Amino acid sequence: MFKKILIANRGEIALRIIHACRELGIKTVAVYSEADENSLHVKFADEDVCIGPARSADSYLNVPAIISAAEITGADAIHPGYGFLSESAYLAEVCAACHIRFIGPDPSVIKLLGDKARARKAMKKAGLPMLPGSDGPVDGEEAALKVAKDIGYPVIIKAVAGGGGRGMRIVRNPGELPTSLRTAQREAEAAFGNGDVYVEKYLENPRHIEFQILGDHHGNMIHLGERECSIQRRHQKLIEESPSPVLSDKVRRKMGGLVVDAARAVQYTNAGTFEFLMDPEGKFYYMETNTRLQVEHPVTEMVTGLDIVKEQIRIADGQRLSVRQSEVTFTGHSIECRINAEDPDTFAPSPGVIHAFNVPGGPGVRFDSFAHAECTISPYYDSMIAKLIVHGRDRREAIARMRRALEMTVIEGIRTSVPLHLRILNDPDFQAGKMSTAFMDRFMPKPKAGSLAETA
Ligand code: MV4
Repeated sequence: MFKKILIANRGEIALRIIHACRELGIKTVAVYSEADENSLHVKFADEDVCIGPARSADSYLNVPAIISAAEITGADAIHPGYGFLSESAYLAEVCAACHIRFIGPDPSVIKLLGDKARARKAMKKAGLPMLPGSDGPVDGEEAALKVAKDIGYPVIIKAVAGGGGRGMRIVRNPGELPTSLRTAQREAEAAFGNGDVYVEKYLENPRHIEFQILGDHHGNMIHLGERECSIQRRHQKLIEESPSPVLSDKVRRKMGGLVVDAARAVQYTNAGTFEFLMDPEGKFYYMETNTRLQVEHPVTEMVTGLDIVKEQIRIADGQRLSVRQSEVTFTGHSIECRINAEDPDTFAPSPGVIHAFNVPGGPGVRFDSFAHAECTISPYYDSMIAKLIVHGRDRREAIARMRRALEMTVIEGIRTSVPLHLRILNDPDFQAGKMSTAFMDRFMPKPKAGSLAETA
């Protein structure tokens, strides 16, 4: 087993990885930016190395600084967490060249699935259901118009190098297409240095349902069921749950089996997530694969009783999965609320110093956070400061538990999304499990009288 793991991340996920390492008896190295000197991940790691100034580009995205920190401390593996370098095939390649184990899939698999057009082709071939669309990137306006005419409007233009909603354009008629195509290409070029885009049939107000998988280096592949992630705003998830309120055991087994076969087809290893869109009739379509640990992994841990981060570390070390598919069981219901340092009405960031702080507890409550009383929430990074996760015997109990846990969460000195979560949990549609990616539209700030948004 690894003796020492460097954690190339910050915040709650760095602490989550420290938990797993401590339970496995593995030493940890924290890296941190100048803004994070007093952070808990630095305090609780066995060793720590400052890797640069506050800006992410100079620290948490700085591959040479991170590799140097691993070499200096003698770490034998790097866990990238989520965000930052977690889906960087380049970091995975540099790790291999330096004989440091990257805790994630092979660089070639990260590359394949990071190219959304290549991923779509590979997954179609592997048997996953797809929305109709272009076969690879579109080769200009005429080609795009032809694909759109064949599959019918509305269509969506997506960046090949995109994912997570960046660089997308919905097109409702042929007149709009040329401008939307050029805008999408320009945005994709600016954001990813790759202007390639593809065209796909647009599904109105779908559900977002994703499957968690684990694969080891001995050919074992399992799924850990699904997460419903439809409650999101601007492609940032707010609430996730497992199981989805709409999947039967039969559909879960069917989708899970398809996902496991597809992951096998690309020789996937370590933890991964297969995202699907689902229409109101329950038809589902492959979207993309995330080759990292996800923010919302705890809801899967709560219903399966497995520790996904420990599984990741064991897999990277060459060990076998600790369970077979037949041993994976789903018990009860889990919900996660992402608590952000932001105004609950306008969603504007709200960094600052937390003065009063109370963490809720009691049966079935988990609080994954790096925040504490008198800590400073930096404006340099993601606004997520905590994940409140509950588990109950069923969805009703989980909702009641989440409401009381939110009511007993005290975070003073900054604004947080706690009041917004309470409003969502009190919503009759949410309580009935009736949600789609359009759910949050009803919770958006009302435009000011006379503003363009109102008159539009
Ligand atoms: C779509 C779609 C409708 N039709 N593709 C957004 C993020 C990226 N993973 C894919 N996304 C979407 N792709 C087709 N063909 C709607 C979305 C989408 C969405 C997806 C999941 C969660 C929230 C979303 C919010 C808006 C749009």
